[in-house]
Amino acid sequence: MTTNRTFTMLKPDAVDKGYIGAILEKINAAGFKIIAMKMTRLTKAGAEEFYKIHKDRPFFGELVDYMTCGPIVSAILEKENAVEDFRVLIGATNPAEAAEGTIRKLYAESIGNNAIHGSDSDENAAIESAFHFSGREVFSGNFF
Ligand code: IDP
Repeated sequence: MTTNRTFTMLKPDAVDKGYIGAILEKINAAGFKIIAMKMTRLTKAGAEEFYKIHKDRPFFGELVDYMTCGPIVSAILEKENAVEDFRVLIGATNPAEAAEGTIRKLYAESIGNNAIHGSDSDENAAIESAFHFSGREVFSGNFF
């Protein structure tokens, strides 16, 4: 079953370089609805928990340092086929391999500092959303 939701973070390099507006514009233009969003900063323990699947990888320490070095913007997005379509929109992990026009191709600086996160499955989208947002911070449905 697909939930039509995905979770994203604009990572510290993208926030520091002033790319929040440009990236959100691309997200909206691609048809995603922002149903939760905030600027926050991950703690070391928080980043280690969020990326625990990578704890044995050689870049884990570097990844945790990077993800805690400054603020991030986290959001939950809604769209049909959200997880898959968002992964296409952000592009390959390594910006050098990302397709033209993708967010990482446009705004990422390296495979480590790659501007944006997108969940890789519906299950992880739900886990990652719950890690960052309480139910009261999520606004789904029509308000107008
Ligand atoms: P994804 O973010 O495209 O799903 P993952 O393989 O899940 O890619 O890796 C999570 C994050 O870890 C990446 O977005 C990137 O910030 C970092 N990362 C992945 N591979 C490397 C690497 O080889 N060196 C440094 N950082 C890496």
